[in-house]
Amino acid sequence: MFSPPRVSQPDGGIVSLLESIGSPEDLRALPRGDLDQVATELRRELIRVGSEVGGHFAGSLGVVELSVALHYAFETPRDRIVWDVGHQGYAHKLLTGRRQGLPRIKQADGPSGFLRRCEGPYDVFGAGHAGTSVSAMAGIAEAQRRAGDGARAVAVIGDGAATAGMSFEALNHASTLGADVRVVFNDNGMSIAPNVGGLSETGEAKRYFEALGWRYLGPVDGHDLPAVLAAVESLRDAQGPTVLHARTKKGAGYAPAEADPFKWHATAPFDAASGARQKKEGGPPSWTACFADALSRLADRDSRVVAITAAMPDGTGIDRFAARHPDRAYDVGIAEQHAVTFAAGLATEGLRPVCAIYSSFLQRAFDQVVHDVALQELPVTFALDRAGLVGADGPTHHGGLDLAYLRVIPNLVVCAPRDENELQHLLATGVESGRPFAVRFPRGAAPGVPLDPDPKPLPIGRGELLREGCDVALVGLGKTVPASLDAAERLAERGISAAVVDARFVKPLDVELLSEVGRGCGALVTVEDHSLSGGFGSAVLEELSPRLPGLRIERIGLPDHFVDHGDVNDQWREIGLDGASIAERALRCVGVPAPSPTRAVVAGASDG
Ligand SMILES: Cc1ncc(C[n+]2csc(CCOP(=O)(O)OP(=O)(O)O)c2C)c(N)n1
Ligand SMILES: [Mg+2]
Repeated sequence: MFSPPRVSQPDGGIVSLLESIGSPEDLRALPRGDLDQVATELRRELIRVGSEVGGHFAGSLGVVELSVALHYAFETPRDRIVWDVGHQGYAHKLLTGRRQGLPRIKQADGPSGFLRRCEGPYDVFGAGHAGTSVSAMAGIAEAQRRAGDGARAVAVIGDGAATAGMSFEALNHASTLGADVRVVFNDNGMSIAPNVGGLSETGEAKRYFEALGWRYLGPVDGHDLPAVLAAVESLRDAQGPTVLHARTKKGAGYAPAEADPFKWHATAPFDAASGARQKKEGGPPSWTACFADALSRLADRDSRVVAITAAMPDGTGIDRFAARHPDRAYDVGIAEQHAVTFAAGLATEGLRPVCAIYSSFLQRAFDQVVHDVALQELPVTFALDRAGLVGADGPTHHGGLDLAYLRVIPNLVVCAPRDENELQHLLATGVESGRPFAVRFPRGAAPGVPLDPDPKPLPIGRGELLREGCDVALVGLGKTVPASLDAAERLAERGISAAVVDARFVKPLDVELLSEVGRGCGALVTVEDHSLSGGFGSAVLEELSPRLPGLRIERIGLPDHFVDHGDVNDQWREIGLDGASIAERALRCVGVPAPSPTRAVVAGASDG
């Protein structure tokens, strides 16, 4: 058997094994006795790259041995490994030809932080949202059964992702398919935060899986490589629905991450020796923190207010709320659908639940918003964090569809604040309105404006004219309002007078204000950090074009394709959401020709 040469490093380590692995086939060519060394090198590389560029971290460290064993025992890519979520896929990436790219992970020219089919044959199913792996694996295994080609499929699902309703649905159905469905249950007791729910509390995994019709193998110590490999080989050779329970430690092999896996789920760059994180620069607080503080203040004065998160206490700021109101916060697990209907149930009994869910994760609870909240006119407030483009996490996590999927729902109020002061007032508006209500706000730092002492309700369906103007009206929503004000300044320098409106509400829209400003200017540009299809600009068009047929309306927003991962400011520039681009678009809209540098370049270039 081919055995690549080893090179000793000054620190006594050996790096050559990993370097010799261009694909899992190279891994499978190694003797079993070398696999511990591969695992050591993988871990060292994960820590090195993680310390340099950050990213999802502890999950991948926890599945190093599993990743090695799976690619060693299964004949990938002919056999299919379906990872749930994909945040734990960094070791898998290292073993499948993406070692060179890993230091650019999540950057525009690097691999995704999750899994994408376009990255090669080993990412057999795209991921980013939790709870999809067993369904996808079941579909693959069933197709393989029909093809009769002997290829295999295995899902790798964490105990957190297993709390998603879809996982139960898939386990319940897949065991009856007659296909050789296989699951590795990667149980580390953690979701992002400590895992929640009956299954995690009772630890009755064996009975759970068996009750759903699965043969149960394990539990195996997920860091004992020979044991894991033997167990994975049994799983590979099993027939019928079989689950292997692996007990793992999130952050395994890196002491700071083992000690605090919650903090190390995802990380900024850090000093590998000490585990010290790079300090965030000072500056305004995040939208998330502002939301949590505003909600806490509302709860101080209104005992009906309770908060719900679906496994994102940190990401949504509900942990911050819970620090002040410990018995009024619920983490329901990765269960967005349940979160919404649970909130609806609370609301029927007189509470005022606030459901804090990322825009992209609420996508999967659409019907619950329609059927359980809006149709019954229940007073649930949805706080949609991470609305708009999120940057490095990419298309699975961009929140670019919420206005489109929410504004079609009768009874629902939909709005977005331009700053944290408006956020606190809109939250108060939602909670006190007694109506189904959704407020969206973006990832990142809030503008940093001073806060009024008390959150107070605003009139529903009323926008605000922030700047008078007579040539063109710029109509922003949420984060695009400051960009529109910036554009107006730039236009003023070019002699164009631009009005700026903070629309604030998408539903109901302030038709009166928009008509008035539109009539006065004759041209109107909507600016949204959201898909143009069905979004805010569409709502404006629908309302204004029949009323003001002569009004010229232009819309700036996300194009009709999924925007890749990358730096969010670059993304904004490319799409034309920054002040300079908005100004250029407004100039074209009012018929002012583009500035002349193009002509100069052309002249300079034509030398004969
Ligand atoms: C639908 C959805 N909700 C929330 C998330 C955010 N999220 C990413 S990973 C994760 C925890 C996953 O826990 P687990 O499956 O146990 O994996 P571990 O990190 O423990 O390896 C969560 C909540 C998501 N990706 N998708
Ligand atoms: Mg887990």
